[in-house]
Amino acid sequence: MPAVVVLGAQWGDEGKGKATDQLGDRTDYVVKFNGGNNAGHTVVIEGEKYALHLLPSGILTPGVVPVIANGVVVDIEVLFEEIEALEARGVDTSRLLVSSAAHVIAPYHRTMDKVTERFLGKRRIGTTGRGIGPTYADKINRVGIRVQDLFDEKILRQKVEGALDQKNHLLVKIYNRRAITVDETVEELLRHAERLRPMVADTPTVLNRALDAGKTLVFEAGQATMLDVDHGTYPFVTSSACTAGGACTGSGVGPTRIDRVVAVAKAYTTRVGEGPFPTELLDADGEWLRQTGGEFGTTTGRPRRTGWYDAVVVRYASLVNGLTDLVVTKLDVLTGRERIPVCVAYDVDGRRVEDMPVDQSDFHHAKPVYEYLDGWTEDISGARDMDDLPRNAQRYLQFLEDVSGTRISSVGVGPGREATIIRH
Ligand code: 2SA
Ligand code: GDP
Ligand code: MG
Repeated sequence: MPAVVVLGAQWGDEGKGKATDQLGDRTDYVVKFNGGNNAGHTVVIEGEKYALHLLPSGILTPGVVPVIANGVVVDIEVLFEEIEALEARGVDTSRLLVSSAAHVIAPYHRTMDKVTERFLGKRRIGTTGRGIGPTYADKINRVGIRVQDLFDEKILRQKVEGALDQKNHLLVKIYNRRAITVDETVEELLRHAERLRPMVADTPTVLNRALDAGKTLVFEAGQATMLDVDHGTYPFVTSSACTAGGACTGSGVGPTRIDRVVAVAKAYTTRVGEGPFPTELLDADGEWLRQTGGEFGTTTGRPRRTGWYDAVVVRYASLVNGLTDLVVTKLDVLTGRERIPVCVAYDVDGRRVEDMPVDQSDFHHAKPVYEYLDGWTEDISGARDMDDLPRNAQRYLQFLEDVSGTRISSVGVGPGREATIIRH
């Protein structure tokens, strides 16, 4: 498996970090290709918990080269905070590479993210407030700051001035805030430039040469299919390409070089932030899933919205990502339920709909059509083989596979690295 993409099939937090970490000992490079420190991956190794935001999960495996590729937006302050925190716990971060073409999150991007959300009021997106959207907006608007700009102060100043002209107009005239100065911005951006310099690389060349030499690459997506700026529940999405195609544009590795596309899906569904969510449970069952599954944001601590498994969503993820494998996580969380509903289609204003509605209003009106499966009560956290699972847990997985459109190749039964069933 020379090049594998690992991405989220739902609205994020499916356990991509754990899935990527597990491929670690067979991987040479782990490449983060989208998003920034809005991501939150929790990986548990021998009982030790690591929460990663900006750094790829591969950083935890000795020998792996972690790469922050061109499609990522980088908050330099956060990058060094994470590096220092990991180094203090004995993790070697010295192999990290950062693309010279990645865009940089400036202080004014964080400010714009927060004030825009406040301004939107009821129409807010529920962002993580990390400046992600405004940084991608500047990239598309061609007024962004890239990693390479940090090594030429004259150019950096010119670019910051250009970007701030627009921002300050909005901040002062519309949002009633103080203007942000070029000096304070440049000072923050340059604070760690010399420490960053040795990590900066021409990552498209590095990655393609690595493939030429027979190395193995894992592309780790942040967020998920339903948060993708093109294919997700727009406008309630993040601002990057979280789907399989994003691995190519976000890294400079062409689609013909990708061998497998693995999506991770929880055995139920969660979402953080605003936007439609057909199987959402606003009752005691939803609270039970949140508490039992520990569904609180890794980055912001926000309680996640919870609901039953939505096969329409995962079928859609199979379609837009060209999936080869599905990894189902958190099956253990469902232990103890008498009956488990699975959404197999939607009812949209009286019509049964099997595929993801293309019209946003239809998706907002979609009501889940459930089939009910019998649950199990046995503790499954020690299962390491499909045969170790109770019959009803096996049936539940088989049903998910039948309705989701992709073969299940692995199942998570606990947060630890070892708590996994690999299906051959
Ligand atoms: P943003 O900040 O512009 O990317 O927010 C836009 C939407 O994308 C959602 N989003 C996420 N959803 C789930 N998990 C994410 N990462 C963290 C985690 C989230 C946290 O792993 O737990 O800690 O709160 C993530 N990042 C962005 C966000 O909720 C908005 O709906
Ligand atoms: P990511 O953003 O997709 O990497 O996922 P997060 O790390 O934000 O959230 C997934 C959470 O589920 C983390 O706390 C993991 O430790 C945990 N987790 C992953 N797989 C399993 C599993 O199979 N069972 C249980 N109980 N927890 C899991
Ligand atoms: Mg997460």
